[in-house]
Amino acid sequence: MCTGRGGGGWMRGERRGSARRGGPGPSDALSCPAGTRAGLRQQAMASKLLRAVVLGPPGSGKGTVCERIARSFGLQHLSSGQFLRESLGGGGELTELPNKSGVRCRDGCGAVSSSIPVPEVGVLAKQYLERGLLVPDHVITRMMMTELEKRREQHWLLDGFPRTLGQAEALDRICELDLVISLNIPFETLKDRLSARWVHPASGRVYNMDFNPPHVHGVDDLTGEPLVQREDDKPEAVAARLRKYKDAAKPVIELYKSRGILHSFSGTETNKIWPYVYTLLSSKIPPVLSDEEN
Ligand code: G5P
Ligand code: MG
Repeated sequence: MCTGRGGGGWMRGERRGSARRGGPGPSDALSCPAGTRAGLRQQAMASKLLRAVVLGPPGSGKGTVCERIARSFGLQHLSSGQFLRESLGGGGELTELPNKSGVRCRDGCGAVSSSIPVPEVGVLAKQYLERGLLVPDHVITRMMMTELEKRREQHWLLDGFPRTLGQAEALDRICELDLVISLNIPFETLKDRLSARWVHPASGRVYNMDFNPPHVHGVDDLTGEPLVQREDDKPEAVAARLRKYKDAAKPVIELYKSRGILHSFSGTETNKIWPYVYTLLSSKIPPVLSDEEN
């Protein structure tokens, strides 16, 4: 829960009883009769706001897993990489992303757009993104803090942030995490996945020519617009991203491990990891969709 550890944080004491805004909420998913032990546990879970993070190297499936979690549990999926890519889009125009599936949400779940001044972040981040390098801590931290401040009354799930110890410390100052998921995927698997990835730039929807191809080759399922390959999925950038990730992430993973909130999942297939992730999340927050419905 976000207690404002570190003092004076704007999220201090935010969580209890704040719960949802609009749309079906946690109680809609409750199945146990009120007053039973299981029912009381579910009510307690539902009244807390979940603060979760998914860590993993490029191509490990953070986005894929986060999207499934967002749909299944009605969380806001906040991807630092997606916010940055939107900021490169230019023009300063911001678009609300559609909820991909139209499923039940607690707070308007699914990936969401950033509303940070786009040109400013874009200018600062462009050179790093194109070369597959980490964007400096002060740029990414400011962007993410702005986004989190706007979502202090919503359940959220961070995808790709924090990625350095400095970022983890900044996050610590505003909230206490409940859960960190770390995805461990072999290097060769990562390289193969990234070279087969195609994205729909406007929404951030991700496809893979082997794993989840679009219905029609080269076009987005929902809009019919063309899919593109990310600049940083080119081989030279991929290698740099994988190297950088390892160095920077190690102390972050150690930190969360020492706090007892780290849950690591290893494997080469997201579909095999997913049921374990679903079970873990279910112990923290009542689902809005069953495992099979996702
Ligand atoms: P991003 O956008 O966070 P990365 O590099 O961390 O980028 P990426 O590439 O987005 O991570 P992912 O989200 O972990 O990968 O993986 P994904 O997109 O879900 O899956 C990868 C591909 O594999 C997809 O095509 C998917 O369909 C497929 N796939 C998934 N599961 C399976 C499977 O089981 N089998 C198969 N065959 N395929 C599968 O960050 C981008 C850049 O922004 C900056 C950095 O420059 C970064 O490089 N940045 C930051 N800089 C500093 N600090 C931060 N906190 C930053 N955050 C972003
Ligand atoms: Mg991603």
